[in-house]
Amino acid sequence: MILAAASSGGVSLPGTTTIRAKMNGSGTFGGQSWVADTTYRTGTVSNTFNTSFPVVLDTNVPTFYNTGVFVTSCSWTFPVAAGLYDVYLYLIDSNSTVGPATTTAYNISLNGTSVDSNLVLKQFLFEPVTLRKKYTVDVTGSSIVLNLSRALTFDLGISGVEIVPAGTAPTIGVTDTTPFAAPAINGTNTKDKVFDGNNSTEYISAGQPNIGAALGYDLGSSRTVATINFTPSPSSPARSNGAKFYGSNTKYTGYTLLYTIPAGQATVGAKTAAIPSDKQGPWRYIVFEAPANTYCNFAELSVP
Ligand SMILES: [Ca+2]
Repeated sequence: MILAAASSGGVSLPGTTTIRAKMNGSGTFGGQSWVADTTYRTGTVSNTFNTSFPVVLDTNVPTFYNTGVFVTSCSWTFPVAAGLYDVYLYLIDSNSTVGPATTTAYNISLNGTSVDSNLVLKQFLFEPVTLRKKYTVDVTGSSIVLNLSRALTFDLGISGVEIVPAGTAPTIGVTDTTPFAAPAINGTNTKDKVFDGNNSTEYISAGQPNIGAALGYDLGSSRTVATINFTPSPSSPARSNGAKFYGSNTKYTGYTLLYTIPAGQATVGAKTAAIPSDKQGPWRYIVFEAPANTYCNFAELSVP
């Protein structure tokens, strides 16, 4: 039996079109051929980035993300047959590896319907952050129109769009690392110093992000977080005044505020943050966010 229609008994069937569009490039990625997104782009981009851009990608992040575009607001129109599709967006916040840490926020619509509003990607201390988002779209017409518009002052990064019949797996994988923060700071005060069990060694960022810089800790699996052990900087403990701990179960999004370090607690030596009973998760990811315009100095972070 050949199903010529896109629906049967009122239930949409998977579409028959496949489109893989690569921003600022084309070629073979993930074993598939990707065409340049300019074939489908109906708006303008603010900028492009490629390997000449000072992106210091996590070694586990696919090189797919090395190229892409930044947009303030832009649309793409993809011609497809009617049916049900999975739309994968390969997003990246890599606005700066030499300047302030950034927070980008995406407003995303598909065929005129908002599918995400103020979706935040926060760059963690100059490490570009990538996120693959999946949206399922029921197409009754002949196209999928994607629009991205920024919700904050920073332009939005995107490396690719993959449109496949619903139920088809995406091509480009994403893997995580532990811990996650900047790959390079000032040579010696690197992120691992926060996790080395030594209260006299600390992390110090290369600059003073005007939005609170952060570093994160992957617990490996979700569990109850009743306390967080931490040690402010031995050289500049007061820089942790007002610093915040967050918890989440997705690496770069959906963080819940767990604890704010009060001024009196930001002193030299090991401390314990007691997490309120209604904030104890379970959580997989814990993030320390320094106050704005500090160097994110921090000596130790652990979750018992
Ligand atoms: Ca340390």
